[in-house]
Order: sequence, then C-alpha cells, then structure tokens
Amino acid sequence: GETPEEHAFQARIDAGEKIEPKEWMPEGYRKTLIRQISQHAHSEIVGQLPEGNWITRAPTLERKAILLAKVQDEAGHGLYLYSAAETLGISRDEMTEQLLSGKAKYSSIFNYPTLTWADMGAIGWLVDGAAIMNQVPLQRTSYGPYSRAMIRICKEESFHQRQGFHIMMKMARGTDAQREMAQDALNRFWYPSLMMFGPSDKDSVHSQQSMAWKIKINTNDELRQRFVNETVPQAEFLGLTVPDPDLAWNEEKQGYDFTEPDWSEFYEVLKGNGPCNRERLGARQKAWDDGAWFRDGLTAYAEKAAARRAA
Ligand code: FAQ
Repeated sequence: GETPEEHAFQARIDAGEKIEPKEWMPEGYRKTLIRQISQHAHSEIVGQLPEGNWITRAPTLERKAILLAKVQDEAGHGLYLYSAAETLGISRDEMTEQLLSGKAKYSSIFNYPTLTWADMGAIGWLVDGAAIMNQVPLQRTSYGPYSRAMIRICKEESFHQRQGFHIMMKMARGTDAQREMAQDALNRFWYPSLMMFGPSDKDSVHSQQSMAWKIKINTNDELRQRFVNETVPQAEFLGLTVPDPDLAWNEEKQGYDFTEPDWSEFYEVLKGNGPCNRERLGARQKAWDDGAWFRDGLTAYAEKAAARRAA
C-alpha cells in the first residue's frame, strides 16, 4: 500500500509540480534519479573521448576550433549533471567509483570507434540528434535541478547537431571519396544511434515507474520512432542511404517502418564487450589515477585551512 506521504508526493507529480532537493521524496525516486542523471553525466564525460580522438586531426583550423568547443561543452554538461545528482545526496567521488567499477553505465554509443573525419559529422548529426530527441522532453522532467540542466544543455546540443550536419553536407557533396566516407559513417553509426534510446518497450525495466514519476516523459520506442521520422528525410537531403533495406513510409501510422537494431549486440556492449569499452574505461581510470595527487593536495589544504581557522 501507498503511505500518505507517497500519495501526496504522487499528487504533486501529477499536478506538474517540480520536486526540489530538500523536499521529501520516496527512496525509489531518489535512487532512480541518481542512476539516470549520473549515467547521463558519465555519458557526457566518456562521450568526449571518441571526438577528442580527432581534435589534432581536424581538416582545418576552423573545424578544429569548433570541435574543441563542442568537446568542452560536453565536459560542461557532465559537470552540470554531476552537480544536479549531488543535490540528491551522492558525491562526485562515489559516482566516479560507480562508473569505474562498472556499477554505473554510460551510453552504449560511446563504445564504438571513430575511424574517419566523417565520423565527427555522423556523431554530431545522429548522436547529438538522438540526444536532443531524448532531452527535449526531459526539460519537463519532475526533478527541478535536472529539468533546469536539460534546458541549458539542449541549447548547446542543437548547435552540436547543426555542426555535425554541416560536416556531413560538406562530405556528401565533396569528392567521391568524401561521399563514400560520409556513407560509411552513416552505415556504422545508424544502428548504434537507434540503440541510444534503450531496449524496446517490452524489455525496458524502468520505463513504467519512471514515467509515473515523470523522470521519463516518453517510452524508448516512442522516441526512437520520432528520431527515425526526423532523420530519414535529412539523409535523403544529403543524398545518403540509410542502411536499412526494409525502411518504408507507413501512411497509416504516419511514420517509417524500420529494422530494429541487433539487441544481442546492444546487451553485449552493456556487458562491457563492445569494440571500445575497455579503452574508454581505461582512459577514465587513468585520468582518475593521474589526478589522485591533486585531489590529495586539495584535501590536505582544506584540512590545514580548517585547522588554522579553529586555532
Ligand atoms: N546505453 O529500463 P531501461 C550524450 C540501460 S546523450 C547504456 O529502458 P531507462 C550527449 C539502462 O540504464 C547520451 N545503457 O532504462 C553527447 C538500464 O540499466 P540499469 C546520454 C542503456 O533508464 C552527444 C537498462 O539498460 N543520455 O551523452 C542504454 O528507463 C555526443 C534497461 O533500460 C542520457 O543518458 C544505452 N543506450 O532508459 C555527448 C539521457 N539504454 O541502469 C557526446 C537520460 C538503456 O538498470 C557526444 N537517460 N540502458 O543498470 C535516459 O533517458 C534513460 O536512462 C534511457 C534508458 C532512455 C537511456
């Protein structure tokens, strides 16, 4: 049965009120938010790695400056989201330890390699495009700090998506070799992008409760369908082919029928067996280890300062 507190809480959610950090909330609500927000934060931080790989090899100074700015934005999004999660009573250090131990996930998409410059286009266009599709509704999520973080982050993601599409446009209208590179990037990133929305609704363990709490606003399949509907015409505009022979407009549902991603591949990536899982976590572990002396220094300084104040 529902306690009076839980009942009053659900009534506030149903009325569209925002929940703020110091207010009462069910333990499950707090835990679910910590899980989702921290995984989102980890995705932003790990998400810097595939693109960071290309900063030194960007084709022009202008492209390099833009890519550098985008990757810096991702660091900012990560820090913003860690702060939102901290308001729920977990520390940055705990979240980092959960990431490194494999207890906390990050988006499956960042376990795929970035092989060519066209991949920078495909990531901006498809990966940021999918991120926006998911995050625009989350601006209305029930937890105040998360909702406000999403508003800010979505503005920057829109710029990221545009810059990716612009790279794709240049490549798709360039030499034959460049067009082939753009097509190859689309071929490799299409299904991993569809996986970003999570398992199909029948296999999504958290959707029902998260939607009742308005931690999630849409189901995974709803957002995936919206993404396909919006992206296919963009691929056509680019003159590129979506790597799905069964893709077809369905007049009745006013959307595309499309092939589901290979869910066994998705679960393998989640288990740590994707092409780059070890490399990505290895890079985060190294950054954590290399920064230990600095964290120790900060703690020692803070303790000394506190002792001086007490004296
Ligand atoms: N990857 O029951 P559900 C970005 C896990 S955008 C890995 O459906 P839920 C920007 C899920 O956690 C990317 N794991 O789960 C950028 C759960 O496992 P758990 C980040 C996944 O939470 C762009 C299990 O499967 N965005 O970084 C994935 O209700 C370019 C069962 O699934 C967000 O995180 C996946 N794709 O729905 C940066 C958005 N899908 O936790 C750089 C906020 C599912 O029990 C470059 N998050 N799982 O161990 C969400 O909206 C939701 O958490 C979903 C999953 C929709 C991702």
